[in-house]
Amino acid sequence: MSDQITGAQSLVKSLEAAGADNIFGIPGGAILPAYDPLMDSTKVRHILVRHEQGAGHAAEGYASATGRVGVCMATSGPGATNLVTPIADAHMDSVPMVAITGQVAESLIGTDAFQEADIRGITMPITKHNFLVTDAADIPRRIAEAFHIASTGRPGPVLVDIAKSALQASTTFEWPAELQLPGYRPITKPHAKQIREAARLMLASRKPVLYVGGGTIRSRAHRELRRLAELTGIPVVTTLMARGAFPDSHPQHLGMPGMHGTVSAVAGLQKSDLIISLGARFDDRVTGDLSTFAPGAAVIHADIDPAEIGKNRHADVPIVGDIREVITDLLVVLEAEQAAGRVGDYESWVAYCAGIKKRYPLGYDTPADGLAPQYVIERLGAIAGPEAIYVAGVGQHQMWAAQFIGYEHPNTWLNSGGAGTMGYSVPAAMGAKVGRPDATVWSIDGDGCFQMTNQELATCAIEGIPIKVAVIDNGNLGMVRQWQTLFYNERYSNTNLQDHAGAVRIPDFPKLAEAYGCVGLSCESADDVDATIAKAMEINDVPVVVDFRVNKDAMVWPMIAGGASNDQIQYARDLAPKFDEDDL
Ligand SMILES: Cc1ncc(C[n+]2csc(CCOP(=O)(O)OP(=O)(O)O)c2C)c(N)n1
Ligand SMILES: [Mg+2]
Repeated sequence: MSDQITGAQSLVKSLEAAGADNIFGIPGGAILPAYDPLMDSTKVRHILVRHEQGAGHAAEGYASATGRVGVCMATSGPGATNLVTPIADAHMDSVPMVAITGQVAESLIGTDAFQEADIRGITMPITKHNFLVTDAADIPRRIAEAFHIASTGRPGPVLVDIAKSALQASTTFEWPAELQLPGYRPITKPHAKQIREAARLMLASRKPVLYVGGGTIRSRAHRELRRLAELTGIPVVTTLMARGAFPDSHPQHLGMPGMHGTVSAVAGLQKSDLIISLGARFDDRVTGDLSTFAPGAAVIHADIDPAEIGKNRHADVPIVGDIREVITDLLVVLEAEQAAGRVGDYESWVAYCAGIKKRYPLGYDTPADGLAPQYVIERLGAIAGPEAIYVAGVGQHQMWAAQFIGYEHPNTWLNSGGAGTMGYSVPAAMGAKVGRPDATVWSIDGDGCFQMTNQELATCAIEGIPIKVAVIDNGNLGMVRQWQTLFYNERYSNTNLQDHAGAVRIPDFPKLAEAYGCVGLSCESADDVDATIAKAMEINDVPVVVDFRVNKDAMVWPMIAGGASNDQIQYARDLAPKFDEDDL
């Protein structure tokens, strides 16, 4: 007979067996039984956050920086509902995450009991899967399944809601030897016929482009991608979610496509005759007006999730499979073709793309007064280097961080791409630093975003998680203000965060940082940027917050207005690039 233990003890043993080493959470009534045995675990470290949203984003940051499953924990009712935003975020960005929530006792479910919320129902559309556990005997199996589902196939968040009565019940612990998930068998191995057909189209194409999405990073396919690109010579674009999947320094890299992408990446897709989509999803921020997107291109669409294929754009060659396996199989076929003397003829296309890249590099104006935010971010990337991890918030600073930092490695650029969740950066940076303690982790946050989740600086300071935060402080909800400048006649309704009579900035970010036990610095002149970053780089025992007071009028360029055609890309305000008139 196995030893009798409580459901709560079984949960902790299960988490240990699943390999969870760090959990972010906050206790409360329904989950309280689990926190007692958690205190004794030598394998699982629980990090007490200040808000459950922080726990969820920290789990995401941990997962995105390491490739392992991130875990967060909350109590029932409001604790659980505070996890909704990060769960939705993880769902949009395919982040492997397990969220554990306490639920009211089984006998109380459905009675509007104190702190009862139907978190399964609430999160049904934003989880990859979710469970309600009312029988303590099910705990190990459900935890094992949750970790498996979260991390295999297309990764995503899985919620395990456990009734307090199950945590308190007496049970035995048995880790399942094998999982029984008859309806869940992600297809990882691509179909050979589709691979051959893809290779055939690639060889016949004269203007192909590798459209690389976040799935390439999730499937750890960056080495294979580089081999594919170099074997074929095909130009590469990396989406917001795929920055770092292919080195920015590589001559074949055209940059990021989409609303704020480079002219060369947008033109590369728009003018191509073949799009080879690898773990990307033809998001509206990339395609612009779908009916005018890449009108002359055939599409090879490879994705592990069959639901993505053909969702927005017809796929001529659909390939269901893990991107690493897809590229590996493609390489075998293409290498054999090459050995037989068959290679693609892309010479004039490659020259065309290189010409546009040279003619329309990313750039920005230096303002007559004040500090250019792009300059701050550019210097940060140069000084901290490509081994550091950069974690953005959402807004202008996010786009500049995607544009002006050179990414060379996967999992070094973390952001909220699909959901665009303000408040992601600080807690996600905290999770990334926990997962990769040896890496320098820079949160690049907006002054608006920072005010949503900066309370996690307390967690960082107390738990010894020395992240660095660059607040790109333009005093405004800058991205919204940019749209007001361009589309609402400069009527700045509710975007000024400093709209008050006094001369002091509210809040004073360096003082706020000091109050949280961090070092607070500020910088408002270009001459001081390097020295300030260097100073922040030297502080490794406590978190550092740098308030970069930047010019509020800087705008993100290039830009394609929402819903417009990619042909309408503006290189700067009222300045259209001329790629449209070039003949190929
Ligand atoms: C939770 C949430 N609320 C609102 C928005 C809409 N939104 C997008 S960007 C933005 C402004 C962000 O301001 P800030 O953090 O200062 O960044 P900036 O654009 O100034 O760099 C807002 C309000 C959002 N994306 N997320
Ligand atoms: Mg701002």
